[in-house]
Amino acid sequence: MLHLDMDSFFASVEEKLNPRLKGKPILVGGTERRGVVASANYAARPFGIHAGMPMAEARRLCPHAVFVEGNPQKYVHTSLQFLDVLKSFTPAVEPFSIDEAFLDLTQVPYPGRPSPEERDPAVILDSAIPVAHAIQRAVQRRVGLTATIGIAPNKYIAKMASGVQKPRGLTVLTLERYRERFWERGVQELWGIGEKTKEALAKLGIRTIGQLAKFPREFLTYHFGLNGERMQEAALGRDENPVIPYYEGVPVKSMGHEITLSEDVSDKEALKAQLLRLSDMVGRRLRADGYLGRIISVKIRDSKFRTTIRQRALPEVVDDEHEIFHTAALLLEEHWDGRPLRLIGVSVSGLVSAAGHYQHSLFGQDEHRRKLLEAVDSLRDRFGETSLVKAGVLR
Ligand code: DCP
Ligand code: CA
Repeated sequence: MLHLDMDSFFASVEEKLNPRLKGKPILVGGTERRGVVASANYAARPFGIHAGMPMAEARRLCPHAVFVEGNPQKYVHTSLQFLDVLKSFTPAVEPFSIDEAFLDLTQVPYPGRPSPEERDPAVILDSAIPVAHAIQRAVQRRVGLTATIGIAPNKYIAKMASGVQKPRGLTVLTLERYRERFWERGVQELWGIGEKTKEALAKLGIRTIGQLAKFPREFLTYHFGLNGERMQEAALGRDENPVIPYYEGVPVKSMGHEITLSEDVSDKEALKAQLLRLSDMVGRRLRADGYLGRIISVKIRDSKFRTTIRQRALPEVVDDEHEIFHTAALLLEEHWDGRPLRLIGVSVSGLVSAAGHYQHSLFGQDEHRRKLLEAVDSLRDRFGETSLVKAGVLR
């Protein structure tokens, strides 16, 4: 598996498009008062600048840097360009973020590929080095930017490997080398572990990745649930997830909408009106994208930012906003204690593709309702979302 990560992506795109910036420290991000750095090129990094840092602080650290507001369209365009380059090597390309992708090379018949009998993981992985170099050259030539690559037996280690040496890096890690290199290090170096998890692990005496790998699994599960298991698998360097090629798309796990209220609300009827509106949006999206779901969730956040999510499974999958709203309103009744809320949301998960899945009950028992939903959808398609509004939403 190969993971590719573009070097200082936004900043490099700006540098490429404006030759006068070449070689200078470049910071892309919000340049207004409360803006933060989104991307700093490598000329800016020796000054201690990193993504997420307030722009004002970056300005103090490196006053002579070039500050660029940034333009998402350019980055999306460039992202599609380098994905095209990757697809010329194999169709098994999984776009992972705007500047990252995974490639599955197991089916690529590149020259120098070891025979299927080869068992030494180092030999197998090393044989892909020329392919990685060819990819880097092609990205440089056709997109004009540099990229860093990690090669490993699975996606997780490949992602960890690409972080080892940047920019223009190429790192190969077998499972054994991964453990040698990372087990001594702090758990926060694991992809997916943030500050909060680090602190929670420290309470159990787990500080290094190796300690996490060797910790009794049942304790981790007890404290972190399924996540405990996932973290330990990551520490062990085990990952069975396949590359999901771009043409198969990422499976949708849930669909939802939420809204931050313009002021805190503690009037139940007003909250229900919001739930009705959100359920309406979710139902419409489910139908438009061809999904049905069984688990309805309501998310509420109070004025002190305490967030609660409650869910309920229905006996069968639905895409009808009335069913969604009905369950969402019940969840609100049961789990909301009257505190003022600043945010409310509705989502549907446990999704299945609607193609061929329309249960007979939906058609049989209530064809009338389905026709009504279709009529409302088509009116909104033609005249806009607000052309028809439920009376309950108006309040
Ligand atoms: N990004 C952002 N805000 C962040 C982090 C990243 O807007 N807090 C954007 C800008 C980055 C792009 O996503 O250019 C890719 O993120 P990376 O973390 O890969 O960072 P870079 O590509 O900029 O740098 P590196 O060379 O370390 O990968
Ligand atoms: Ca990057």
